[in-house]
Amino acid sequence: MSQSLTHKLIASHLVSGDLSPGEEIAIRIDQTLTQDVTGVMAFLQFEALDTPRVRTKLSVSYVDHNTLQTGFESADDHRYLQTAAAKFGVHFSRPGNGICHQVHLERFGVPGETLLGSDSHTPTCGGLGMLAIGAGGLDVAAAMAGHPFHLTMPRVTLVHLRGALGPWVTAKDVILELLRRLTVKGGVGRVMEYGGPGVATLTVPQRATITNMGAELGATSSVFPSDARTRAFLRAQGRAEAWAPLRADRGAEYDDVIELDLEALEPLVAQPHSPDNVAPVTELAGLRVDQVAIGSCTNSSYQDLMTVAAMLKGRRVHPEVSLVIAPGSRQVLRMLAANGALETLITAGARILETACGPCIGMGQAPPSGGVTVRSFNRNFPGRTGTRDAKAYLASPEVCAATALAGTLADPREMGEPVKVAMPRRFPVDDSMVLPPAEDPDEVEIVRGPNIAPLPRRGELEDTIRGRVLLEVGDNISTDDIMPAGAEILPLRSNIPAISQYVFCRIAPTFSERAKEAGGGFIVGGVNYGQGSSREHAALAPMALGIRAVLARSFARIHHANLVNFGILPLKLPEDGLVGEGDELAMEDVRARIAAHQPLEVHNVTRGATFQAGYDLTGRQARILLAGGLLNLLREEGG
Ligand code: MIC
Ligand code: SF4
Repeated sequence: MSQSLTHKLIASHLVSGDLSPGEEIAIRIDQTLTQDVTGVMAFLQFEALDTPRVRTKLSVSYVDHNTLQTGFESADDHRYLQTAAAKFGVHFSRPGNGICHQVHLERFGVPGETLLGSDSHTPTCGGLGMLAIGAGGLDVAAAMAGHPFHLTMPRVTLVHLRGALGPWVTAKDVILELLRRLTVKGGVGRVMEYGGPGVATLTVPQRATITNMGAELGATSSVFPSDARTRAFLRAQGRAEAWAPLRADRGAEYDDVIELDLEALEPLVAQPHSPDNVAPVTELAGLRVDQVAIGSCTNSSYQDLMTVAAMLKGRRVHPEVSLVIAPGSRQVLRMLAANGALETLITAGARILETACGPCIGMGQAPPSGGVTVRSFNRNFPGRTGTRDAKAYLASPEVCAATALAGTLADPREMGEPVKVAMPRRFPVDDSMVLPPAEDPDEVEIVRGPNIAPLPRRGELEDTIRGRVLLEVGDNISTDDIMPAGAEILPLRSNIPAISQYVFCRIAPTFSERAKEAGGGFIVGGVNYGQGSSREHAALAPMALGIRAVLARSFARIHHANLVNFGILPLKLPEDGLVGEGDELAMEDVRARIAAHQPLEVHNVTRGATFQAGYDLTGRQARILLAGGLLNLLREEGG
């Protein structure tokens, strides 16, 4: 039978299950990546699994998110991660080496292999023809220990590309167009597979921009074929041997097909406060802007920044705009330094930041009060910039550069002839900031700073659950709402008791106090609850506060898995209006019903009514919940 590329990748890694959408499958994981602010938990969990060395083909631990080091906490975390990597057989990418997804694409991604990463933008490497999936840290820890990764077999959507991008139109506009059409929940339960004659017109970094931001569609992953362009990229990275050709069979069947004519696209912008709130730049042109930020795992490649440099050459950044640029990797930065582009950027008035996530995750560069920021990033959820009332717009580096010069949102098409940046024949390869694991693990002592608190644990699932609804929220609540990041909170990622105080702090500042006082309770959400990042802290910290269930209309994939992994019931509300903030709820026979896969009877004591709440749990997820979380189950199974 003719197969899609996605089916081929899954079939070649399948450990259990069959390829029918909605069924639980397990796949073998070849590579993992972790980053610093999910990595500490992942490594603590890996330690709890008592496996002496990782069992993957390759695991890389990156430090890229929290590099500000505003106190001892982050430096301590980095030292823990470095020593743990050395001991457990993991490569360690030092702070300053670059953003995990950019570096992984350049140096480690292998077409045809699987990659599981504790970061939602792990599908970036789908641009190379990998099956790359974002997950919570505990799932990645389990994969490092050699366990297969369990997921629901996705539907496969073919995005059939035709034509070629017009002048000043970019890969960013491709994914913004898909977000405009499909919304932030349009990709849930799907892999977005790219095909058609338009594919050959896109370079690997352009493809990676598209697969990266497939995360914003809520997709399980996004993938491009591996072709001559992929080969050229890998060869230029000195990794020709990693290449293998890969594509869908002729006549492969898909669950749905989206036609996209690259020729017909125009520069687009996502407006506050959601990546799917997309409009053409022409509709927004003239809007006054305070800040422009270029970088992030979406758009910080050599080609992106060379384009920006060419646009800024001989010009000055508008006096009322702060332009910050964070190159995606040390390789990119070195190339800009060697060919003079860095000087061009500095001369034009750009502020050059470290090669890291930086402002994308609110680590500095918070805009002024009520300010407008235009960013080449992938998320513009409220408050993520660090300024609560700032308005963040997302656009291509080209729109960003034109805007930085004009001082108002600008259409790059007004800048004349488009810039053409050729793919280098050879990238300068220097992996000296990636430390290989120790040859003799016994020699390595893991160093733990005082901010690294022990893992919180919970016992097995209770049979009767009672409590109050502590908070009711609306649709599309992101993990940035549940567990914000930023310079104040990110340093506490390895200290769950400390970080728990910040759960929902932006939308319900008293939430954690109320939860503690009540000894736990419930959260009620709308559709697509928990969209966005993979941070398991958005489940782990509520678990530590005693949250036993989240009742919502629907859930985002990674967060749903994280809730299960930490023993919080993700229950589906059959309709709106059944529960409200303050209501007291009671559920009996919880264990027996979960074990028998029956809906729970939820008694709303306050309203004197009862309703049935179902759930989307695989058999394995039910077992995880009964055990009180994945770590408990793995230990039971192991012992
Ligand atoms: C993000 O972009 O939100 C992050 C920060 O990279 C997260 C990971 C995290 O919160 O640690 C993600 O995308 O998974
Ligand atoms: Fe880092 Fe931003 Fe990419 Fe997340 S989205 S990995 S914070 S650059």
